[in-house]
Amino acid sequence: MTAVPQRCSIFCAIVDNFGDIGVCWRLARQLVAEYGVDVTLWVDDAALVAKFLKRAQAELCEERIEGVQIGIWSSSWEPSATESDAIISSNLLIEAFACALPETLLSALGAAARVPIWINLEYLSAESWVEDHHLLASLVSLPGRADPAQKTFFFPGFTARTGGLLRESDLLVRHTLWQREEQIERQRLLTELVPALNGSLTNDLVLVSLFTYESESLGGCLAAMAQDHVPTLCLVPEGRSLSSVQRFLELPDALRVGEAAVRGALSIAVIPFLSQDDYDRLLSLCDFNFVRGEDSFVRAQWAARPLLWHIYPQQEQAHLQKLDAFLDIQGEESQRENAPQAASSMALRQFVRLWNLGEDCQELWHHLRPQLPELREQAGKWQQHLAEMPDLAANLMRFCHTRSR
Ligand code: TRH
Repeated sequence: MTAVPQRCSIFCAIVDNFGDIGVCWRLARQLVAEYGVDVTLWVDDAALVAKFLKRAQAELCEERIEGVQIGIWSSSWEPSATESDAIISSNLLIEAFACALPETLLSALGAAARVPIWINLEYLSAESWVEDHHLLASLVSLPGRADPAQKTFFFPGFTARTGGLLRESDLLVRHTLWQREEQIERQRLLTELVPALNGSLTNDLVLVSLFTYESESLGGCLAAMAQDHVPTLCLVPEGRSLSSVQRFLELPDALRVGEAAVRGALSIAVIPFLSQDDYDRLLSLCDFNFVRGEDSFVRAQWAARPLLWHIYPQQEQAHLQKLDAFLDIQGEESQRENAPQAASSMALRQFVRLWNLGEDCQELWHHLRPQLPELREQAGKWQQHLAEMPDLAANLMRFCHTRSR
């Protein structure tokens, strides 16, 4: 049996949006639920975390939430002696996305008899260099300590030579159950999320979820859905996609949560920001998911439904290289299976690229929509391929085991 760390401190600095907390919260919950680890998640933006977890800010640290203790930190934070002791006595210390730990904590680590297994959990990328950098160690000088401490870079990824992807042990079963009774589950979901539609759901309805950044390409895509001869319902969680939706709708007042608007064959409904588990259900039950950033992108792959990835834009278009690396790795996998890349997957690839360049995608959606059943099959194969690899938490626990022997 693998010995797992008993106590873990995760430090998360929130850059923007929900991705940083999304990944850390998911990992924290899984370490508690599946490995019985005592996890404290340190966050530096209580207001955003409270919004994400739908709690009052004052309640965040009062009692554990889903077994996870939340603490608040900042770069100038001076932990109390009790807080320092608790962090230092962790067996595992995770710095998410290279957030720099505060000086006072580094000094306390320097004075400690033993430094915990110290991990820098990196951002997800499909680029090939990730395999060479995963589990590389850097030596860190700590104040007052003669020997340097070791910090290990842990890279999530899509291959067996990386840290893998976050995947709870029951996730795929949950998707199977939702998708087994798809029509019934959809009806239930829509009744909950958009009561204004009165459950009006036809069997040919194309159900789409839209969670992207502001986009120049969205208007054309929505226009194509409106012109289609089959109905489409686009569910938009409140947030950044809405401003582009608003521009397309040209309504005097912004749509609010629970409200819907109709343009031709297209209905657009604004839904609340869901819990992570409910968001998984939404992804599972849609025919097509527009996702973004890191975590929603991964979750849509587990949902085994065709997706468009609106990648987080970086300076000098660096993100396009990252995007191509993912599209290539997916393409290579279907070649490996001796399945020549189907026209539908090439069309999807083109759609994803053009969207991320802010180009007009109206014609492409017309072309893609009839191919959704075939794309669904391919998304299922990709999900199965990913599921053959151990998940990120399992890889992390295995690493801790080798380090503590
Ligand atoms: O919100 P994002 O754009 O986040 C990030 C951050 O901006 C980060 O700084 C950046 O580096 C990174 O992207 C690449 O996208 P992401 O990663 O998909 O995070 C969204 C989280 O919100 C994810 O955990 C899913 C969750 N979510 C819900 O829980 N409920 C919802 O209704 C929706 C739409 C999302």
